[in-house]
Amino acid sequence: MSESFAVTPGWLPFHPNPSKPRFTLPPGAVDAHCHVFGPGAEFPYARERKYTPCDASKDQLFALRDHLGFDKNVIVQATCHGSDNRALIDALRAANGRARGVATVDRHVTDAELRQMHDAGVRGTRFNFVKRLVDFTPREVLAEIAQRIAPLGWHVVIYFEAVDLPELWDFFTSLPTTVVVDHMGRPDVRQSVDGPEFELFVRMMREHGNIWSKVSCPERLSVTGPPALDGERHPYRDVVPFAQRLVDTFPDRVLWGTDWPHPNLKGHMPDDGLLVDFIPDIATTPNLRRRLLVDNPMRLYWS
Ligand code: 0GY
Repeated sequence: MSESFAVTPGWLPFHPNPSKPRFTLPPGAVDAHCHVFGPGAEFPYARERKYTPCDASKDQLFALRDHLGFDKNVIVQATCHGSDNRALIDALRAANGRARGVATVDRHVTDAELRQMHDAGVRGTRFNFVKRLVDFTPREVLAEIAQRIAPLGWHVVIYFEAVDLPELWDFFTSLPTTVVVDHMGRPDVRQSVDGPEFELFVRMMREHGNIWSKVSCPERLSVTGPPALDGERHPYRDVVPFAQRLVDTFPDRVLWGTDWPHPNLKGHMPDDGLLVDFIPDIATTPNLRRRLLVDNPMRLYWS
């Protein structure tokens, strides 16, 4: 009998009817950060999860991909599935080569399991340091996992809050693989883009050529929010200087993703079409857009 799951109270479901973006994505564009949730009846949520989401299936993800004009997806394991990657692997297999994955593995994963995940399209593992999302894992366990996945050519995706970067710096900068930071390390966008907090993040990328960043999640970082529904297509303006700085400074080490189906949002659920219209504001030339949306993700996930 399949388990049934009660969605976390107050959980916002993803936008039922996103608009068509005004910005036309370049051919071959990759949505490099998105998730699948369940469906819980088929792929149960993990016992240790901190939230229970609305189901968000692979078919719904692929329909959004086509609606927005993306060619491919990078599906990132979300914490509600713990280290049970079955929903992710199922989505990768169904995507016919048009999706790659980032899994979450624990230290007990076998080499054979890693090889199977690789064959399904997994190219990275995610370490999550956001305290509301996961229990603490000792650094030596994570370091051991990083050593295990390195020979496969995988990278490590890290998710953390900007205030925790000083304490995590030594660990991040000692990782042996390419390292991809989720959502620019979650800066506080009320602070200056040249202020000490974001400067530390930029310094980490400048001094460590193996560190990349996703310039994603304006809807999560913005304080001003999306514009009123008055036809304005320059959303989340307070996040633009942060993302634009990274795209301009590190054009070959940035990725962009929708973050669909947008877990744990409070206040508003973004229109995914409007989110895509954030891209031309942060990547201001066709060349920068091609690197952000096509060249960089293809190099990291499909070469
Ligand atoms: C995101 C952001 C969040 C959640 C997760 O794995 C997750 O549960 O990543 C968040 O709540 O900030 O990237 O999806």
